[in-house]
Amino acid sequence: MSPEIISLGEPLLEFNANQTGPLRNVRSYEVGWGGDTSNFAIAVSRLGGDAGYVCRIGDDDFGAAFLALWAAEGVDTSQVIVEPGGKTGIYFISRTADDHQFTYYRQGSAASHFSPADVPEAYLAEAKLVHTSGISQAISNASCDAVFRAVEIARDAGVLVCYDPNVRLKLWDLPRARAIVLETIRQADFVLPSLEDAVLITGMEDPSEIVAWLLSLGPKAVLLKLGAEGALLGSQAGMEEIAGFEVELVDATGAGDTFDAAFAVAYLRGEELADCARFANAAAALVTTGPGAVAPIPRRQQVENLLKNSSPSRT
Ligand code: KDG
Repeated sequence: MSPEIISLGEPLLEFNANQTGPLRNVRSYEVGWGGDTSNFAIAVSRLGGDAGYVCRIGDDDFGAAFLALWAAEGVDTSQVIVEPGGKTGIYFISRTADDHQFTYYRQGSAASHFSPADVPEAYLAEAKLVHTSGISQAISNASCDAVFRAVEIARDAGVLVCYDPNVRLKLWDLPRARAIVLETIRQADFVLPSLEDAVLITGMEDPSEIVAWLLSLGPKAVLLKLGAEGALLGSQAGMEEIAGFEVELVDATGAGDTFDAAFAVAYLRGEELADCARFANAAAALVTTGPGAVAPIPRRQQVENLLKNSSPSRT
């Protein structure tokens, strides 16, 4: 039996600077976990969903650490391929007062060798939702082809496709990112871009125009993530602003991944799109209250508490 929600991409070990400023001045790091789609799978599981992860990892210590993490988090790894001699990618987070930056060491990683022949067809076809991202497509041509193969399998089997463009221009150039991301949006059911990514991909500035245009490409729903402001939800039923939650910001890394996961979990629970977006806003807000991508991912009860006890910052 496959898990209900399967995510596909690259895990990265995370080194989060313990002080602000450029990496050359940093003397110590908090070691954590990253990789947008791995963050997503862990968030699905913490939020009460049934998660599986698909990737290649190295047979190094970092790969072993990820396998142990996923097992502890209840994420199914039956289809994870451990590559003999392969390397698991890593990244560093540096911060200024109000922003963060990623520096990657991932070229030639095991995950970048993931190819269409590695895509587990029956596993994906038995799921309810498959999630992937622009990062999974940007890391190599083989991985990009594999993502399209996974999307094709999901669509043929009537499995929902959830997609976060997660544009990282350190990994590919803008014309290629645009072409690939727009083609994937055409094939996805749910598209969840940040405003920054959507502006890059569409060349538009206005959130409502962006959502309307992306919807015209075919997805059932677009959730434009607006950070602390919440999200703009667009579907056949129209457009709705879903207010965010005011919390004390520590580090926004991974907030978008948890937003995506919370949306997917709530949707498969049968909630209305607007309620899914509220749940996602609350879960994402909680992630920003702690350092790193994974440590602060909340459990479902914490999200319910925030939804119950605090009013959204804007309506
Ligand atoms: O969304 C957070 C991710 O960006 C982070 O965990 C690192 O996957 C990562 C990437 O490729 O940027």
